[in-house]
Amino acid sequence: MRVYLGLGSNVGDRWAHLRDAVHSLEGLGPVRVSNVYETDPVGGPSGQGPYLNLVVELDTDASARELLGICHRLESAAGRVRHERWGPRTLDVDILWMEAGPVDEPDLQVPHPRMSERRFVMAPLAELAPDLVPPDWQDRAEGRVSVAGSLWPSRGAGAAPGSPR
Ligand code: PH2
Ligand code: MG
Ligand code: MG
Repeated sequence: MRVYLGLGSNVGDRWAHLRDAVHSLEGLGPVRVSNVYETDPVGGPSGQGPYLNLVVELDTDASARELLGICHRLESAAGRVRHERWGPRTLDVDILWMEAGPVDEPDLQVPHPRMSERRFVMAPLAELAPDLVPPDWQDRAEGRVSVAGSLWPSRGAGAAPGSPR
């Protein structure tokens, strides 16, 4: 089943945090990866540095709860320490959308309730899943974003699973 995860980093070696996390996700099954975007922080304390953000498509039968555990393990592996809400972080991994359907629990909501208001989610998601992106997102979403590059330039953005590396 299709799943989309949003990844972000604005502390330490941002490229390495994203690359290591995507590499781990590849162990779960085929992945497609958007370009990497440099993005202005949305919300949270002032003075935090810019983020790198990307979106990953997974093909997995994992449940939402299992995926949440995987997200938290990846964040711990990147040495994430939780201080304040929306504060700076080495790695954030959020479940954006699951083909298996919505989830509404106190600690887990899928689709991600704020994703269509955030350019740092909509821009990379639009590369991989234009069907999930509302046509007017450019008017509604906040935060400046620009393409910074690709994790694996030789593969190209959103390269098909199994394509040469
Ligand atoms: N994540 C947040 C809050 N603000 N801003 C940007 N640009 N990128 C993020 O990943 C991000 C954010 C909460 O998870
Ligand atoms: Mg987040
Ligand atoms: Mg999060």
